[in-house]
Amino acid sequence: MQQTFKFVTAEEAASYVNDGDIIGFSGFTPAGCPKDVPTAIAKRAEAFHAEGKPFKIGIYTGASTGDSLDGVLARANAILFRTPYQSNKDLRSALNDERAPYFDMHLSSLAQELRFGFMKKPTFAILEICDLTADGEFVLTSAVGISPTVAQLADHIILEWNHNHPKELRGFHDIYEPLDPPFRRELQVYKPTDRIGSAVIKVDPSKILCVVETNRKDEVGGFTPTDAVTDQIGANVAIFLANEIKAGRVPKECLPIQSGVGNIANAVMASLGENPDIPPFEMYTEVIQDSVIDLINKGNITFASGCSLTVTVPVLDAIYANLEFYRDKLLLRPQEISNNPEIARRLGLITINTALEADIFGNVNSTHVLGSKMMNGIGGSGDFTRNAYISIFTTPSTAKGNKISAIVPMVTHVDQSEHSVNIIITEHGIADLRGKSPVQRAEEIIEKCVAPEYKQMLLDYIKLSGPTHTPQNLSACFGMHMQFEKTGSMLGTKWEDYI
Ligand code: 0RQ
Repeated sequence: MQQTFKFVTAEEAASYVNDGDIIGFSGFTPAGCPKDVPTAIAKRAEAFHAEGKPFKIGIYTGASTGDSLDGVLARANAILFRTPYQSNKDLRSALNDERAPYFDMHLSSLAQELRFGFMKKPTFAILEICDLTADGEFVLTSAVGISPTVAQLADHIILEWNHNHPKELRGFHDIYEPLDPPFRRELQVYKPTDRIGSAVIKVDPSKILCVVETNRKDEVGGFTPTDAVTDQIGANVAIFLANEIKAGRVPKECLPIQSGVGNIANAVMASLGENPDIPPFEMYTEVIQDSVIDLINKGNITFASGCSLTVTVPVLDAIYANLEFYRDKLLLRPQEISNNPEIARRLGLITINTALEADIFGNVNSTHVLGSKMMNGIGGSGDFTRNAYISIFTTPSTAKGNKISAIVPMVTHVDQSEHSVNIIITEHGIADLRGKSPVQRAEEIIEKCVAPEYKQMLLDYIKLSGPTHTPQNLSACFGMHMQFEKTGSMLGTKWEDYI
């Protein structure tokens, strides 16, 4: 092995990367991302900048990454462009200050759009691995992301061999790249447990420029402990699902569940496990968070197919200490497959994602604060929502100590339109939008989901327009947002000030 590949320091690996290079990194969320090489690239960028020379790289990843990738490169002002998702606070500042051009994409689309040539081809793939053979076969670590595609497309591959991940992870991945149209065939995933690919990625070994050895923990942050609001949202999701099963609209053995990322998603999953009316179920999702592992341990979840093991360090250590228990319960796929619309529609997924704000007609904004500041990105929520059996959005009814109502007359940015959103759930209740006209949806959402202090305001809003299909008032529809910008609170919005 040592004779075949060139083993180098992270600094030497970084020295091959130059201004203007485009890099496809492994990982999906902080799980599975290289850490030492991107940190060394950031240092190289800073050294160039200190000499007055330009140094920026284009970055493709699976989703968000850890601080040793997005954080260091954002702080080094070394980002030429960034896609498809992020959640790092320094990168968020950089892209909202126009220091780092960012385009927010459906996560299932990135790999194929790279193959189609819609975006620049990566010059390098920098991938975290836990095993490598002399003939160019390697095993990924805690995520798959876009690694199979960038490994094939890139001119050169730099491998970060992280010995913190055991070689025995071989077998936990199902690597498959579909053919491109007009040759694509059906993806033969008929149940979450189906495997269609290989345990490893195989490349021409001559493409592997060098290997950097390391021993680093994943950088997945902890979760805010659940509180009364998130617990109640979770309980409401569980009540909704139990009622759907009771009514026969969801089969009694349940359907596979997809759950988004973040504090609320974590709380929702915990509540599903606590409701005795929900049978053990499978997940077909992208991010496998701590709460999913907890429910696997308790027997509430029988199998989880995802794209990443986005679990905190103690949870990942516990999985690695007991890997054989999880071998038939966890599977990691490329995001093109974990988030695939064809598979989501076929399996009949119950999808649960989070909104920043929703409007009274059912349009959802998960990404843009006040229409202009990017929070994280759409992630996989669009991949799943549009193709769900039932699509659910959760949100606390208010944000920032009641000063913001999460339910507004018109969202300031649309990620999911009213056509794709079936159910909205807050701590106050469950709005079922299925089979309802816009006016009926507005009445349902205001009655069931809105915080008491905003109810009358929104009821008054729908009376501002005469009889019409969708009672919007173009002068007043952003009145609550404008009131917030003016006074720091949506409370006290008077429609007459805006019409
Ligand atoms: O900010 O912590 O500074 O107070 O938004 O909100 O309530 O902690 O919720 O962690 O679950 O994140 C939509 C961002 C929710 C996330 C979002 C402020 C609020 C707080 C976070 P503070 P919470 P969460 C797959 C699935 C992307 C789409 C998706 C997300 C902060 O779930 O990024 O689901 N989703 N992808 O105070 C201003 C509002 C606000 C607001 C909340 N209306 N206006 N600020 N906040 N509502 C993901 C992947 O594909 C990887």
